[in-house]
Amino acid sequence: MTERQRTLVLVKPDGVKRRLVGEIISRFESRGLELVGLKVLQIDEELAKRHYAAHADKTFFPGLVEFITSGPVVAMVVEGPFVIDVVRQSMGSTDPLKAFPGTIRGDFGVDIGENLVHGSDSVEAAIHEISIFFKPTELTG
Ligand code: DAT
Ligand code: MG
Repeated sequence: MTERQRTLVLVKPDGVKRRLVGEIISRFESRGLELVGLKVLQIDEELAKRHYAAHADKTFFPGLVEFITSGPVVAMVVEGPFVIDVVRQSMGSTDPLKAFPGTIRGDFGVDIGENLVHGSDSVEAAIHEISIFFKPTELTG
């Protein structure tokens, strides 16, 4: 039995500025994953700090908050079998220099700060992150 899950994906401000939203959504759709929620929004400082709370003590935290609030993002909820790991595999390693070609980060990035996409890293994180970006009525099914 495959385990159907949902995960939160963000196309970060660099991905939106570079007009890679369609390309990124296509990769998930081509893999057979289902889009169950989608919106464009500007993340404010408060939302950025909630979303990245786990990184609050890291040296790169201020830069991370500044970057994610620097322009519009696209937030989506993607559903499918083992989708949390499947999405992270399609995204590639956090550092685009280490991400394999064929992954989103490996194909489109070279900068660890501007790495195009976010994907939840666990079931607990996915549930929490989906709840801070979407109301239940904004999701299908
Ligand atoms: P991921 O986005 O792959 O889940 P993460 O959760 O460890 O990676 O970090 C969140 C984001 O923070 C990451 O997408 C980019 C930034 N980041 C991580 N490590 C960094 C570093 N060493 N220097 C600068 N930014 C970093
Ligand atoms: Mg992470």
